[in-house]
Amino acid sequence: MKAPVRVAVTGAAGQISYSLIFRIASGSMLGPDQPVILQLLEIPPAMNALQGVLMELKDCAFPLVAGVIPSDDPNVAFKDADFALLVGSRPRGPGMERSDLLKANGAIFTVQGKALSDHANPDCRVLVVGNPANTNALILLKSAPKLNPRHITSMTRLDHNRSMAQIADKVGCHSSDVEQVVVWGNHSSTQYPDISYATAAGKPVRTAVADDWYKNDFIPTVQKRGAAIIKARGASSAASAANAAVEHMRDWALGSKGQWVSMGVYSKGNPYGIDEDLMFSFPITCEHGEWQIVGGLDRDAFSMDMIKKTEQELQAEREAIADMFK
Ligand code: NAX
Repeated sequence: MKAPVRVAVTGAAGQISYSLIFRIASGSMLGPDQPVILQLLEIPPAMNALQGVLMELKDCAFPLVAGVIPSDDPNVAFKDADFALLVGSRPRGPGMERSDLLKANGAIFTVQGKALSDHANPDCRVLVVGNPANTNALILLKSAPKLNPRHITSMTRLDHNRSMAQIADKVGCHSSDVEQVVVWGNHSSTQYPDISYATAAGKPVRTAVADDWYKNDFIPTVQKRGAAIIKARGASSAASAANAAVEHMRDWALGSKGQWVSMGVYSKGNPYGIDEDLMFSFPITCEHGEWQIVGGLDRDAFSMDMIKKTEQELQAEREAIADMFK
């Protein structure tokens, strides 16, 4: 058995974490031979609910759990963390503008960035799930000077998995036979789920489906899937978001085995001419604990236009938080 690694999870008493923590503890994220010490962060009003999660975690008697540290102090929860999954964030309240939401979350992600920078393992791999995930991750990156900017990422894996599932339904194959899907840009309704290079059971998808289905059905369905789930369930995606977070971290840590995945990463030095100071979702492969952008993909006029729109939205979000870094 390997030595335990420390995995910090924020928003630990929330609904995503209610799936996520148990998946991490069971070995789904880092493998069946990797013990974990779980360091769980919540805010004071939720510490009681977190106690309930701890009791259930204990009752699972997971062999891989080498310790559990609950805390309402980021300096404690991030101490020596090797992995950090930042799920907790401030939800949009009634009458709250997007810029207010960005600022409210800015307060959380500057503090957590500093705490990670000061106390985590300097090699810590960070995934931001809490919305607005890309810009929260950018705030964190700018607040965490001791972390490697390449080790701060945001989650678009749920959008990626949703895209694979929609394609599989359409062409009549299993979702695991769908490859080379790309989600570009922001985890928001401007995201661009791109099937230009996708294959299903080895055959190109783009020519197998009607243009009308692609542009007027598939893209809006993926973009608005979160809202459709809220409408049906009365609560936002939780188990599927936790699954996406597990897969994001698993592929990053253990390799994507040649498969393309979508990850929000820092855009500095990107090969597609995207603004170099954004957290932007690209086609990615992972190997030996590092990610690489898949380069050299041709993009037609439609794709260029879609990518520009999501880039512009991220630039506007960055503008809304610019005051924090003056
Ligand atoms: P919940 O409201 O159920 O849980 C959030 C938890 O975070 C709460 O228990 C709260 O007390 C805690 N929290 C708030 N501020 C905190 C802080 N400063 N430090 C530590 N904990 C804090 O939300 P849940 O459904 O779990 O969703 C969590 C976040 O994920 C939301 O921002 C949501 O919008 C976002 N999502 C992101 C997705 C993505 O693909 N990137 C998809 C799913 C989800 O919508």
